[in-house]
Amino acid sequence: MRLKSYFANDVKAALEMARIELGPDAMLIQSRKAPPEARHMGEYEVVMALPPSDRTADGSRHAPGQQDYARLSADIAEMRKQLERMAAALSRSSAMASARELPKPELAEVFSSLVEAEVDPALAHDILQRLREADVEGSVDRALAAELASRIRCDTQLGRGGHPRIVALVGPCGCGKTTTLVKLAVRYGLTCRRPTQIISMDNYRIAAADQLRSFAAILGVGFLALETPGALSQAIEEHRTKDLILIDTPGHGPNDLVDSSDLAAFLAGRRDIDTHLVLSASMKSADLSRVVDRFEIFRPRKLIFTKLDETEAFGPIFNEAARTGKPVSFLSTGQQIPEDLEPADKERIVSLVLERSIRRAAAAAAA
Ligand SMILES: Nc1nc2c(ncn2[C@@H]2O[C@H](COP(=O)(O)OP(=O)(O)OP(=O)(O)O)[C@@H](O)[C@H]2O)c(=O)[nH]1
Ligand SMILES: [Mg+2]
Repeated sequence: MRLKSYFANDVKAALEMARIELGPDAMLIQSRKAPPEARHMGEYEVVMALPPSDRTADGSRHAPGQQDYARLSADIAEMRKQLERMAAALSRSSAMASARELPKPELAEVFSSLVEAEVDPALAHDILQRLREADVEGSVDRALAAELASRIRCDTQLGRGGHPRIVALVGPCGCGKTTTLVKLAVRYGLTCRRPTQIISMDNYRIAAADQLRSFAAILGVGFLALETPGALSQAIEEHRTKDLILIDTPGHGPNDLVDSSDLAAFLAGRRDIDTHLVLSASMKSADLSRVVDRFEIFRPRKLIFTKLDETEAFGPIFNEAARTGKPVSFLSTGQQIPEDLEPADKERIVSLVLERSIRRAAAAAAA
């Protein structure tokens, strides 16, 4: 494999030089700050690899095969990931640099604790600007908590105000839809003695509906496994006398949502169905945003975050709630049914985001 380095004052320019000289088949192997001895050629170095020659012995070109396309798309995916990582690092370091210029040292401290909690650096920067403009006297903790709380919403009401309350849970594979649905059935159906109906639309995996059927049998609530939006619509009509109808849907990877487009169109179009998008709090922020955008075809009105027990950085919950403006409805903190479910609360989310810095400040005060 032939390697060649290109130098420029930013990575994009170096990549462009490489593309012009090597053509679109060149692969990015590495991008980094140029070593001191090469710094005079540019601040950044990108190392490119030219794939083996695609010419046959007689000089004619191979037609690109399936493998070439697969390799190319894997390379592009890898390159996109690298660029995303670089963009995130650049945005973090430029926001850090401007935070250092802040007049109050405690604001710079606030900034680093937000970034440490994985709050989006641009959002953290905006929050700091607000605090600076407000010219807070004394400790900034309370003003910070109020500023964070003002940027998110919570709504713990199930249903959209009519009778029966109809709730659907959608979301990626394994995010905790079914578990959360059972927790809701116990807490807002069984415990309150509300006649409840569970409907499973998960006919994709063998035994997926059976798991829920067994839960429903244990709880003594009605259960139906259905396949089509038409059947779902009819079942909702037939169970209008129930107080609570909970609809479970199959998990989808963000790329196979097309399989659920009929169900998505149905749920998006029903004004009486309260659709919650279930998301794992342990996902990276950029992945969460991608998932949320893809699931917009279901027009979810609220966000449920699960697996809070699997992470210590709660910035991604805050980022997504702030970015989308959608209220958070519930937080799931473990696998136990029904204990590990909390109605969402702004102060709780804010204190989760600030938890680490509060702990650190307490430890510093005790030392
Ligand atoms: N640690 C932890 N695990 C959870 C939580 N919620 C759900 N789980 C676990 O995550 C796994 C998947 O949960 P499910 O409820 O089956 O997820 P799902 O979204 O219905 O999955 P699919 O139907 O396959 O898309 C199970 O092992 C659950 O016990 C949570 O808050 N914390
Ligand atoms: Mg499920």
